[in-house]
Amino acid sequence: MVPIDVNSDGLMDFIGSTTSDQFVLEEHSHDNDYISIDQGLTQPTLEVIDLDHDGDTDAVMQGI
Ligand SMILES: [Ca+2]
Ligand SMILES: [Ca+2]
Repeated sequence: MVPIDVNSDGLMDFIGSTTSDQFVLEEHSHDNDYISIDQGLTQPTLEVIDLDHDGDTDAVMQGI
């Protein structure tokens, strides 16, 4: 999992992937939200990089 503050609320969130799913784990003060991004990819690749250099980190995924 890659730590990243997805929604810029000051609480660190996580982007991760399993063998069949990519997800965002959004941290809140009281609990976490599991947000599934995509499912059904057998070989997911996850990169977290600021693609357009706007200061916001972007997530790139590739499926085969
Ligand atoms: Ca956050
Ligand atoms: Ca960006």
